[in-house]
Amino acid sequence: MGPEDIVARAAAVLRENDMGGWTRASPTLYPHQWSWDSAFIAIGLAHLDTGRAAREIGSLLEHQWDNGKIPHIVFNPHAPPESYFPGPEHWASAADAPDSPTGPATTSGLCQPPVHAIAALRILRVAEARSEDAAQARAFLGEVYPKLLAWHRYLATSRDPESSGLVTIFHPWESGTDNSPRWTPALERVEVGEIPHYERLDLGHVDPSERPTGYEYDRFIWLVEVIKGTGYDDEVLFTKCPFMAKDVLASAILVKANEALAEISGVVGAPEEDRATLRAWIERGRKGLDESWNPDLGLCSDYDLRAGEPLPARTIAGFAPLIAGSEREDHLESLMLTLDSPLFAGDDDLRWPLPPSTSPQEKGFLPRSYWRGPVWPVINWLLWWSLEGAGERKRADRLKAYSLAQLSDGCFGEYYEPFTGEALGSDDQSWTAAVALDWLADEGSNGKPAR
Ligand code: 9WN
Repeated sequence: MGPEDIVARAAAVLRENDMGGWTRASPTLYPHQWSWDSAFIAIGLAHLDTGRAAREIGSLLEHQWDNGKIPHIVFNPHAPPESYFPGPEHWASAADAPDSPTGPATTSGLCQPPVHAIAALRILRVAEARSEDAAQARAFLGEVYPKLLAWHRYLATSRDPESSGLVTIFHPWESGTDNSPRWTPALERVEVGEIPHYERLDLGHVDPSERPTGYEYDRFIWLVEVIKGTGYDDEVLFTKCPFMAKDVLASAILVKANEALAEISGVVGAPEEDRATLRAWIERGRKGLDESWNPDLGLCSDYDLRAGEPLPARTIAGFAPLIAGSEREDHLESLMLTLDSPLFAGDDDLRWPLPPSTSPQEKGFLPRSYWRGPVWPVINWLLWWSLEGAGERKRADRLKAYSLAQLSDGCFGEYYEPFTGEALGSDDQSWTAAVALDWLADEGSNGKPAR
């Protein structure tokens, strides 16, 4: 499939998954709206329709909690109850969670990495580049700016009361990289209590070897019970949540999202005071990431707050300083070496020289299992965008060209087996289609890989 066909198919995937103002993450496995998926989806939609891209973020923000949290799932009221587990009934309504939107549970109570401000700014920049709808995009930014600021404030305060610059997560789902080995030791320390019998609906759609294990799911579900039991009170969770970790990937994304929000604040004429706050968060975030550097791995490491120890693992999250735009040249140099080495994209056996989500040399690597090895196009987009930002043009072009070569199968897989290139997980995954659209709209793209 050539570039034009990829664009046409990607646009068709987003159309098919369009539920009217919001996009389901995939046709069957994920029939609801996911938070960071929607941000990436908006980046793709920006190339098709400014208003619809803005609506994607706007509709998600309608479900923002009173404390600023953007929930990780907004449930589709029309999806049948047997379509996704855990469905809305497993989360809390406003009655048991004071910060949640009023009425019955329509959202989950967790959150995901804050890509939203990055997407919002990109909607304007794409509109400007197309000389179309820029005024509409600016008006949209004016509407969402206070909501995005409240979201970032929530992450910078309630999720970082220590002012470490690093975001705390209470559940691996909050990282977006659910079963990654980055969380294995912390998850092993979680003692599972009484959980009601449950049925894994995901396994009806995808081969079990491509999804998290039962051991992991028991912990995921137990953590939902514990978190719900506190009424989603972050202060209480800091004292009793059995899983509590500083997430370097979410923290790096927050740094870039704060930069995007600072730019947006200029566009919408927000007070200087806001920019000073955003600058302070950016500085703190970079410092927190500098301090999470792991020289032995040549990567950054997450931190288990419960155990009081780092969580060293060779996964794509370790590239967080690259994503944050670190000012430490030595860290960036080291990251480039790690990225090109056989630990990641330089493994000769790979189908395409694209970084597996977990290094094939990491304990716990599994080439078909979700975040434990497969290549994720959406993560490649994030790395590509970060390489461009770091002035690493050649590496960025290469990553994009091979990613497009991978997507020329037309499956728009959720993730890919790194050695065979087989599409895994869900087909027609919305965010995969979205990043393909963004890549192909990128200037100078000829869609052909160049070594
Ligand atoms: C749980 C929707 C989401 C992504 C996550 C990915 C996966 C859900 C699941 O799918 O998570 O949130 O059921 O496995 O890990 O990053 O947002 O695409």
